[in-house]
Amino acid sequence: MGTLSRKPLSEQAVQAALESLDGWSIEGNAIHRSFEFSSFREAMSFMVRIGFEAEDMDHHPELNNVYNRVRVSLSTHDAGNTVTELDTELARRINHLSWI
Ligand code: H2B
Repeated sequence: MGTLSRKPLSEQAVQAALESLDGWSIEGNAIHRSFEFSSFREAMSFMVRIGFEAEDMDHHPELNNVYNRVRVSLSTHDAGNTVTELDTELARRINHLSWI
């Protein structure tokens, strides 16, 4: 992800990015979104797909799964657990692969 910055985004920059990221909101120093599927199987499949994107970007989400729900939380550890362009890009990719 050579062109994406690992520097913390300003609060305004995060808010601006969220305008085009359906369902995502800021909570503390991370952005998050919850997804509800119709089964555990679908939720698991979604998490695996996220995993492939994460490996592709070498940027990894925090995932929380309870039955058919997946909560995704994104921040950049190398930037002191703040939101960077890597997080907004991974959020964009996750929205793209989501089928709900
Ligand atoms: N994921 C996240 N969310 N934040 C990071 O700072 C981070 C990562 N660093 N995945 C990556 C891996 C780093 O450890 C490797 C060496 O690039």
